Amino acid sequence: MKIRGGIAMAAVAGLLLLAGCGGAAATTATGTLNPVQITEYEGQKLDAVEDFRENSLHGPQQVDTAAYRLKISGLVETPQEFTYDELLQLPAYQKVVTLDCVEGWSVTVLWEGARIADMLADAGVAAEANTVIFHAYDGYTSSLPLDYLLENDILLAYKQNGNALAPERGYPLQLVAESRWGYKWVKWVTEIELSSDPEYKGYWEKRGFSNDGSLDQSYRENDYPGPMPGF
Ligand SMILES: Nc1nc2c(c(=O)[nH]1)N[C@H]1C(S)=C(S)[C@@H](COP(=O)(O)O)O[C@H]1N2
Ligand SMILES: [Mo]
Repeated sequence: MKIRGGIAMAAVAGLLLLAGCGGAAATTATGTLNPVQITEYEGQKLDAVEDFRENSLHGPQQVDTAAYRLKISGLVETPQEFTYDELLQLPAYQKVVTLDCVEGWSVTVLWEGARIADMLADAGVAAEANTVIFHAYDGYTSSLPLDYLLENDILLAYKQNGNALAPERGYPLQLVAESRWGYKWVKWVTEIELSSDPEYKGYWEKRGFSNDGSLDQSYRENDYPGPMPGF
């Protein structure tokens, strides 16, 4: 995992150099550079960031970087707050992961971000905590087991294919909930709440989506009677 991350860092640095070369031509009046997207990683072809569909409940959110804080709350000894720059200073990792939405589409990109484990390191997680509830800027929530997040080195990503997330993709952070359905991949994450309630239900889970959310199982909760909302 760390070795893979190291190789990816070199690849990212190489692309940044390329972007730097083309920089003069790409500079606009406001000084913005055209992003260069990674299209392949370790021989694996990647999809484009534009291939994601925007189906968020309340549309794309515009999060102000200067005012942004990621909070670590709930069953912790010392609640934490990270600015965007502090998140970028945590150890960075890369993974190629596919997001699968229950609508039937999927997108595979290179994600870069920090591990939930590193974000929790100084918080002093209480022994009874077993669930993590992710809160988002648009009021959306979803939850996952604490063990799943730690054992699988789950990331909160701030980059896709080498570029900072676009506002519609969840800037500043999207949860890379690998092996779980897309509704677990919370965008615009503002708060990580430690909880002792494994039965907590987020937005779609309250409406009949499986709380486990594993890709190898139906997203539909067995005992949910009616048609699925929103599809
Ligand atoms: N905050 C927030 N996060 C969200 C959602 C949302 O409505 N609000 N939708 C989820 C669903 S159902 C999917 S499939 C993915 C889609 O990610 P994308 O918008 O980058 O394609 O975001 C997830 N994260
Ligand atoms: Mo979805």
